[in-house]
Amino acid sequence: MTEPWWKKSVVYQIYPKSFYDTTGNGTGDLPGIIAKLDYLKELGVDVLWLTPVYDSPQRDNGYDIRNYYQIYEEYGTMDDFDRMLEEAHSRGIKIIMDLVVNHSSTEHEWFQDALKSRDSRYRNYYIWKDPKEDGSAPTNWESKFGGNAWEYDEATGQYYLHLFDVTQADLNWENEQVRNDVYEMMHYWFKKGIDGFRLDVINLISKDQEFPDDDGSVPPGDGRKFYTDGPKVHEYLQEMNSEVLSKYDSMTVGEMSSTTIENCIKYSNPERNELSMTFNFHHLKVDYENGDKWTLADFDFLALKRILSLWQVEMHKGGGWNALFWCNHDQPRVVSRYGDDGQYRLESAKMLGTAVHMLQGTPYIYQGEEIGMTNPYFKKIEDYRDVESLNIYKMKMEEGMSKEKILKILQSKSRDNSRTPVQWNAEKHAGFTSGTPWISVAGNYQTVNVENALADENSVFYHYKKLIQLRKQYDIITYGDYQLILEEDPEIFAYVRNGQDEKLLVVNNFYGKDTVFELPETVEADGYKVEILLSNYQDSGEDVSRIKLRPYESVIYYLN
Ligand code: TEU
Repeated sequence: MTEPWWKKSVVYQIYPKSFYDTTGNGTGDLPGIIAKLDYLKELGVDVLWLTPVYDSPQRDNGYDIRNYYQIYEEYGTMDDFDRMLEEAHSRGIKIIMDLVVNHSSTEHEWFQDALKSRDSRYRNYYIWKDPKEDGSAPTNWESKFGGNAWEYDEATGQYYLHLFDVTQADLNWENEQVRNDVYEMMHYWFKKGIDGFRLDVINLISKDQEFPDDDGSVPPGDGRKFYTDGPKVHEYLQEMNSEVLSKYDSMTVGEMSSTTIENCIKYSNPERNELSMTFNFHHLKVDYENGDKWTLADFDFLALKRILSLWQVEMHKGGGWNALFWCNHDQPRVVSRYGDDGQYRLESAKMLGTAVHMLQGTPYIYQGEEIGMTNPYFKKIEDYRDVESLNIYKMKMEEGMSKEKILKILQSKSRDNSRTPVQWNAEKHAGFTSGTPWISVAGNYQTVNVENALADENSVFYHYKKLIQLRKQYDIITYGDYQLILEEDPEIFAYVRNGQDEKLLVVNNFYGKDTVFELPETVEADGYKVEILLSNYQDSGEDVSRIKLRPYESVIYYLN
C-alpha cells in the first residue's frame, strides 16, 4: 500500500479575517489569500487549512454558519473561491476547509424554521428538551463560552442545547436527515476540488441521550463527560467515511476537545476508516492552574514533555496519527507562552519550531508563526473582539475579580492573541489593510514582519522553511520511532527518532540560560557519523556526548 500524501505534508492554517485585505474594508479576504500564494509557496507548505469562509453572522468569526453553500460576503464570492482553489492547485498547494457541523448558527434556515413550532420539519435538526419541573434548564451542563448550555425559547416552551455561544445551536446527529444533509454538503465541496476537511469539535457530536445532570464527581463537572467522545461518535464517523470520505483522495483532521489517546487511535487508525489524524490539546493546558484556563501560571515543563511523549509513543503503537502544533486561532502565540517574546524571540521561536516539527505526525503552522509573531498585549477591553473573551470579562467582573487582573489574564489567554492581523511590512497597520483593521495590529510590527523576515537569512521564516525541507528529505522524521531522553531534566527537551541504522537527535533548551546536555547511555552513538541538520546558533557543539547549550539553543543532529 502506498503511504497517504498527508503523512509527509506540512499544513499552514489561514485565519482569513486576519490574513490579508485587498478591499480596504479592514477584513482579510479570499483575493488576499490568492495574493500571498507565492509567499506560501516560498515557505514550502503543502496544504492550506482555511478556517470557516462560509456565510455567517460572525458571532464566532465564522464558526457560526448560516449557509454552508455560500461564501461570507466580506471574504469575496464563490468565483473568488474557485479561483483561489485553482491558483493554489496550480502551485501544487492543496486546500482543506473547516467543517463545522456540531452546530450551526441560529440564523441558519433550519434553525429559523425549527423556531416556528414544535411541528416544524426542522425541529428535530436541533436538540430540544422540556424544562425541568421547576422550569429550569434540562441539565446543568455548561457552555464552553460560559453560562448554562441551554437557552429557553418562550414561543415553543422548550430549551435548545448550545455547547458554545447561544447563537450556535447544536445539531442533532441522532437524526439521519441531519447526517445526510451534512454528507451532501461535503460532496458539494469535494466536487469543487477541495482536498479535505478540518472537522471542528467533531468528537462532541454524539450526546448521551439520557441527558443526565453532571453530579461533579468527575471534574470539571460541566457536563462534558456526557458528550465528549460520546456513545455513537465512532459510528457516525465511520458512516461519514463510507458515505463521503472514502470516495475522495482526501485528508481529514478532527479537532478533538478534551479527548483521550484511546479515542484518538480509534479516530485515526486507517483500519477503522474514520479520519486521517487528530488534534488534541493536552500539551496546551500545562499553563492552567487546577485545569482552569482563566488563571496565570508558569507552564509546567516536565508535564509538557511527558504529555507530548505519551502521545508520540501511544499513537505510534496504536497506529494512529497526530496533528502536531503549538498555535492556532484559539491559542495564544507560542513564543509568548512557552518561549521568550523579548530578548530571545528569534532563538525561542526557532527552538519551538524545531521541537514540534521533528516529532512524528503532520505539522501545522498557524499564520504569523513562521515569522515569530507574538501576543499583542492589548491594554483595554475595547481592543478585544472575541466572544469568549468578552463573556469571560463580564463574568469575572460579576464575580468580583479586579479589572486589572482580568485584563492581565486576557493578555496571556485570550483567543484574540493569535487573531491580530498578519504583519506583512512596517507600513501602517503592518500592510494588512489600507483601511481600519477589524482588530488592532500588534505593536511590534515595525520589526516583526514578513518583509523583514524575507530579507534576513537568519530569520524565523527561513528556519521554518528549512524544517519543511528536512521533512521532505529525511523519511526518518515521518517514520522513525520516538524515544524521550532526559525525562527529568528541568530545562532540556531532548528526544531521539530511531530508524534503521540512522537516528535523529533533537536537543532543545527551553530556557533563557546556559545549560549542558549529556547524552545518556540509553542512546547508542558510537560508530555513527554525526551531522548537524539545523541549529538556531551559528556554531553549535558537534560532539553529541556533551553539548553546551546557550539560551534557547536547539539543534537537530543526524547520526548514520
Ligand atoms: O474550538 C473548540 C474548542 O473547544 C476550543 O479550542 C475553544 O476555543 C476553547 O475551548 C475556548 O476556551 C472550535 C474552534 O476552533 C473555535 O474557534 C470555535 O469557537 C469553537 O470550536 C466553536 O465552533
